[in-house]
Amino acid sequence: MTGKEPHPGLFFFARGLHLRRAASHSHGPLPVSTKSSTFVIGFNQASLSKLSTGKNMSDLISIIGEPLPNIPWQDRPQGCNDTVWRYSENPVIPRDLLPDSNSIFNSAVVPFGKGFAGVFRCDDKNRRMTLHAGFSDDGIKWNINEETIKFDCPDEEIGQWVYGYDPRVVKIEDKYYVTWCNGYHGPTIGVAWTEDFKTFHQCENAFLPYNRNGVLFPRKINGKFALLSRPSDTGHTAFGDIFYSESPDLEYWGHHRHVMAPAAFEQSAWQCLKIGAGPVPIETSEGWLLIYHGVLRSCNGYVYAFGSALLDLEKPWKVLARSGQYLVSPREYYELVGDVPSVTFPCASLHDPETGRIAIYYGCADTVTGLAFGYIPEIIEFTKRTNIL
Ligand code: BMA
Repeated sequence: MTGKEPHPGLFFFARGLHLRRAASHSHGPLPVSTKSSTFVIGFNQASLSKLSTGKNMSDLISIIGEPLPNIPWQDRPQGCNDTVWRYSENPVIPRDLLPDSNSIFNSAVVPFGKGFAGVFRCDDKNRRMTLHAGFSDDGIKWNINEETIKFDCPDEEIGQWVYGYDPRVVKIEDKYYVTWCNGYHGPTIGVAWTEDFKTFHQCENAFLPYNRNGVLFPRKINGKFALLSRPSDTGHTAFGDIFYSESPDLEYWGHHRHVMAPAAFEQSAWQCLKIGAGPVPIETSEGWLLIYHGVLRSCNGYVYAFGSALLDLEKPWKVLARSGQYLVSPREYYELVGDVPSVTFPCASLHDPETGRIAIYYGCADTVTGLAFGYIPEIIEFTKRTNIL
């Protein structure tokens, strides 16, 4: 599970060395986040022939992020041609991991210390939607606190807990920021930060209700915090576009820009009803790699799948490419059968810039949590090859 071999179709310049670290890299105008590293990776001749990126050997892909050699991992199964493949031991988090949990899904994880930490959506047996902190050595076997997160909030009115679900977690500079769908006269975007996953400091809600799927970028853009969100309604929202907003202080948000609408049914039906940002976008030289969910309204209800898009680095509301095909759509039993059938809903990913590996955490049928794997350069290539723009 933990081998450090890169994808066989990739080669590395100065692999393991720091020659290409962000502070000194010379490949294009990538903005630099001081604590992260840039590893410049390329495609070898054999895989290059299969690509439709129009790139040649001198065009390299850079991926921003801190090295993560202990990323949870399983190689692509033999005979599998999918860009993203599922972990054979899915689900990694069962519904009853906690004595009182009905289901644990749509949850967020990040590297933390020598292992990993996260914020987990646990619906209890009263069917209340609560958030819990959890820790893991390997990103697969999780210990989730039985007690819910109690957010410290200077303003009682905002801090009064109603419900919370679908968290995302991102490290920006020296803090971990949590965003989630927070009940305040309807769903809106809650924001908090922590340094230790023990004490959580709650800020103002980012927006008025109704809004969901608030996802922060991992660095400031144009000197501001940057957030994707999805305005919605009080119920099961039969519409939904992704928007971009900026804030100097995480309290006052503006510079709202439209990013993407659902696709036309005839063009890409899995994302034709509504869409929402998934895990924290990943910075690459090809743009921000965004994995997002899309919804199809079938005769038997909603079907949640996920695909990928590339957003402009400095103007992330400009979409450079968008996958017409899904990466993952409900197929396995644990995705098809559960409290809400046919849901695959990604809220987090881990990535290792050195090997190009990505591990995606996704909720399955609103009941359990699954893990899927891929290579970032291949997902970028997939996004361009199936582009519907
Ligand atoms: C969305 C959210 C998610 C859920 C999905 C499918 O509107 O509420 O939490 O996974 O519906 O039920």
